[in-house]
Parts: sequence; structure tokens; C-alpha cells
Amino acid sequence: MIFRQMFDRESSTYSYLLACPRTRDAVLIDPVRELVGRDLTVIRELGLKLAIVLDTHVHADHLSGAGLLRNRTGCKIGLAASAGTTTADLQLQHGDAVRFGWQAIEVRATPGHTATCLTFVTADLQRAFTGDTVLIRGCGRTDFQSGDARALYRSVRDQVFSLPDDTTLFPAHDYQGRTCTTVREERAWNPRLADARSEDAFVAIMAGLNLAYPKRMDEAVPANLRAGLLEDEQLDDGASADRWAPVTRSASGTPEVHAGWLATALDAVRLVDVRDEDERVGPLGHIAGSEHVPLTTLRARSSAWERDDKLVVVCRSGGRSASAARELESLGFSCVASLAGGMLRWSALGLPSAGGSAAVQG
Ligand SMILES: N[C@@H](CCC(=O)N[C@@H](CS)C(=O)NCC(=O)O)C(=O)O
Ligand SMILES: [Fe+2]
Repeated sequence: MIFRQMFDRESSTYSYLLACPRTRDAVLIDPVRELVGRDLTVIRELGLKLAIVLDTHVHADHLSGAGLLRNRTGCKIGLAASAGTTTADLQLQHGDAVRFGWQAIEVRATPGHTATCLTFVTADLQRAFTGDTVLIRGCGRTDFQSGDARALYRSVRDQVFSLPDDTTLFPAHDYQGRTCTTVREERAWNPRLADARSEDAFVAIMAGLNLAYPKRMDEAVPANLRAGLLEDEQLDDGASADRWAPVTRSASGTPEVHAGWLATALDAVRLVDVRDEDERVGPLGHIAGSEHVPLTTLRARSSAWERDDKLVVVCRSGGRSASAARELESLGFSCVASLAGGMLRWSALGLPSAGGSAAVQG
């Protein structure tokens, strides 16, 4: 099995990429919306095909990347049927098997942190992805989303601690830099759930936590019932994204197009120049027909654009346009690319610009 663990520094969320080494079909567990570019880059560079995105639960602290990934790749989305969403292609139930290539994951219902939490177990029982059911030396809180401490205690005992002692447990979060644990360690050392802890002691601990609500909860829960999509975004089958142009992805996950192609497609795209005004009238000039949208105004200005507008972002050398392209993707625009090499490359290729003076050497 091909396996990668990836981390989001903002929400301390782990995402997990699993793939069949024979067919290259991949499953991504708990992707984060802002990081779908990173995930797609890893998937491309490992020569994988994203078949399925799974969420362990309807997260309250970050937006899922599931919807954007489906729109980019046509992958299927899997979530607990009990979550009652229409955006999941795989309505998962306890005992289901999720197959990818020659590999499979068993679905176990582990309610408690939320009513619809799932734990995913690889068929060889080597790894279990526990979401927030079991955290390293901890567990998810039980004070919202129909959380239930007694249910969590039973889920952990019956569905997680019943796995072999050596099964590695991979949580959805760790706030202290740890990456994984094992059944043996948690049964011995989990301060809330170790074998020595009774159900009543556990319930008392959970009732006394008094945690602040997650910062993004009001935004995250409704969005995650739509696969992490914003209110005005639609789920599609991934047929159009990244196929509107010969888009390649840089090491940082930035979607890019090349000047030679752009020169043939100027009338078919919305060209967004994020430089300052003095640069547009400076020696490099600007590409005729481009809209001037300084970087600091991008978020506000883009709110008037359609999510499927074909957007090519341009700056001097490709740095600012790369971050702008990534921001536009995270805002839900599905056809976005940065002009690789910016106006410097454009001008070095002798392509026409307006408003500038002589060609500048890069
Ligand atoms: N500070 C974080 C808290 C996130 C939070 O409460 N996470 C939930 C999982 S969705 C949890 O159970 N955390 C366990 C803990 O903090 O011990 C935020 O605001 O997002
Ligand atoms: Fe959670």
C-alpha cells in the first residue's frame, strides 16, 4: 500500500493518502479545502489517480476539500449515510468495504464525538483512521453535533480497542506534533480511555472539559454538509476543471499555463493582472485586454466573478500570480491558472504588450 500523511498547520488536521501500488487508484481521507492544490500535486507526482475522498465525519473546525477535489478530478465522495447529505456518492454504513484497486478499507461506525463519526480500517488491520474518535492520548469532545460520551466510550472499546495491539492509529488531529499511536499505547496510556478507566469516569471527564467552541464551527458545519463547498458553488463531475487549458501544477501546487498557449487564447480567458499600476505602465507594459486587479483587492473583486470563469493571473515574474491563483482556487474558482514566468517570460518570447516601452531582459 502506498501511504502518505499530510498536515494542515491552521487546523492541525491530518489528511491521509492511500493508494494501490498495482492500479495506482488512490483514496484521500479528510482533505482540507485550502490544501487541495498540495494534495493534487502529491497525487500527480506519485502517478496516482484519485478515486475516492472520504471524510471521517462532518468536521466542525475546518472545511473539507472533498467537493473541490471531486470538481477537479471526478473522484467519488464518501461520508456516513447517517449524515444525511446529498453530496456524498458513497453513503457509508457500518460494515461497508471501500475498494480501490486491489486494496480495501473497512468502514466502522464509531459515534460519540459526533453521531455520524466513522473509523476506517485497512483490510490488513495494519492501520486505522480514527477521525476524532481516538486522538493520541485523548479523544474528540462530545459537547456538540449530537456528541455522546457514553456512545464514544462504547465505540472506542468495541470498534477500535478490539483491533490488534499493533494496529497503528492515525487521528484526524494532533495539537502537539505527534503523528500516530497504536492500540497498545492508547489502552495503556490514554488518560481518558485506557483500559483502567470506567465508563462513568470517562463520562465525568468529558462533562468537565469546558472547551471553547471551534473558531470556524458556524461556517464549517453547514459547508461540510455540502462537501466543503460554499453556498454558491455547485458539485460537478470534474469534466471541465483543468481541461479548459493545458494546466500544469508546480511543486507548490500552483496551476500554471505557459505564455505560448496564452497568446493563442487571449479572447477565451479572463486575464487578471495583479501588479501595481506603475508596473502596468512601466517598461514591461501589460497584455492588451487584461483587467487590473491589484493583489490586495483580489478577494473583493473576485466576488463578482462566476466560479467557472476561465481565469489566468499575471504578474511580473509569476510569484504574486501564483499566490493569487492558489487563493482563487481556495475561493472555489475551478478554472484558474497563473502565467508561468509572468510578463518577463511573455516579453522575452517577443509577445506583444501594450503601454510599455522596449523589451526588458529577464
Ligand atoms: N482550537 C480549535 C479547537 C478545535 C476542536 O474543538 N476540535 C475538536 C474536534 S472537531 C476536538 O474534539 N478537539 C479535542 C481537543 O481539543 O481536545 C479550533 O478552534 O478550531
Ligand atoms: Fe471533529
